[in-house]
Amino acid sequence: MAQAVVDLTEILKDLPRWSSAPGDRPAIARSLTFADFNTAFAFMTRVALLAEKMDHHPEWSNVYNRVEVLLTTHDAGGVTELDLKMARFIDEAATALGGN
Ligand code: H2B
Repeated sequence: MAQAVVDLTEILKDLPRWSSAPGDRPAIARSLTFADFNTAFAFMTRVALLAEKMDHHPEWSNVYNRVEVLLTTHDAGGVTELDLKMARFIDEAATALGGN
């Protein structure tokens, strides 16, 4: 079943590290920095495993110790509970790996 799109302003109140992504689609974004590439990639591995389990995938890029993440639900054309779940997991994984 299609996920319901949630109100961006409302969600962002619960996700202080995330912001509304620039561009023409509703999406949330967070930039993360880790100690080094190894830690950044460990973070990405954790998120990738969840993404496969959820069948819900981040749009992201990595340069050395930095990871840029954008979350949106393509099928719904906006941000849904799936993105919220992933954003919370990302926040936890980042903290666990000393990222910010
Ligand atoms: N990821 C995200 N972010 N949005 C989607 O709508 C989505 C996805 N759809 N991963 C999934 C895969 C879909 O393409 C497959 C066929 O289930």
